[in-house]
Amino acid sequence: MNMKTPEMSVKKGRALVSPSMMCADFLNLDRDIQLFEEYNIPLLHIDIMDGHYVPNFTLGPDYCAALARRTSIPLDIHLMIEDVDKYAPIFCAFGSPWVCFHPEVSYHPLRTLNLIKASGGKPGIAIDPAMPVEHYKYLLDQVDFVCVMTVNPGYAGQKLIPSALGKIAELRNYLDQNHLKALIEVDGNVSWENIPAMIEAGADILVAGTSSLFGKDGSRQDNFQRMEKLLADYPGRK
Ligand code: S6P
Ligand code: MG
Repeated sequence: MNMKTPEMSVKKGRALVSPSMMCADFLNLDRDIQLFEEYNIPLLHIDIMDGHYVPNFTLGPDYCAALARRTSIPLDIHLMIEDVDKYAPIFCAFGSPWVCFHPEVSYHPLRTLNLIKASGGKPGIAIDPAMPVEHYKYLLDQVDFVCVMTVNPGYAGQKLIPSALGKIAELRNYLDQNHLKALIEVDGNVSWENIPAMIEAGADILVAGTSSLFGKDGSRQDNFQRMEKLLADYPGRK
């Protein structure tokens, strides 16, 4: 069982992996959870979609509740929904999850961040590939993490939008220059090929989906071992 906090792992200079649970095998979920625990996976990325903010539906509160009952690995909940003030508190009830939302859906994003904190969550924002870092600068001192989307929100299995790599580096510089502690999570086509450049740009947390851990080229075990090796070869920031 993993007893380390994600912050401790980042300090040691290793990027963290947050498996994207919409890519897991729903009919063999317990097998995947056993592997996460065996490999000390520190977070589980859960995509929540509402068919409005994004044109898709995925996971929901019942799924989060079941996972939180089964494992003590913290949930990393990515809200791709409208009405975020109405629903965020529901998702904060599953352990002490990391919860991020897209600020465009909120009239008052600082108020939404406070709502997440008050409801027991670790607050974060998610940045759409089309949005500049600068747009969020008055939120960055209020968040524990920033999810930089490197594909359009809504689906697994998409191709990296190349400009997003520069955006990770831009955000890293901004956070460092302003002595801000927020971690950078990268979400979308975090593939074996893209991971080195993402870490190089300043990623702390890698959301691993069909392009790596849940890829069909290798078995689950092969993929977990390949990830371990890659992270050892490309240490994160010190
Ligand atoms: C996309 C979602 C992501 C995906 C992840 C899948 O809207 O936020 O978390 O699940 O990108 O990974 P991959 O490797 O299939 O792109
Ligand atoms: Mg996501």
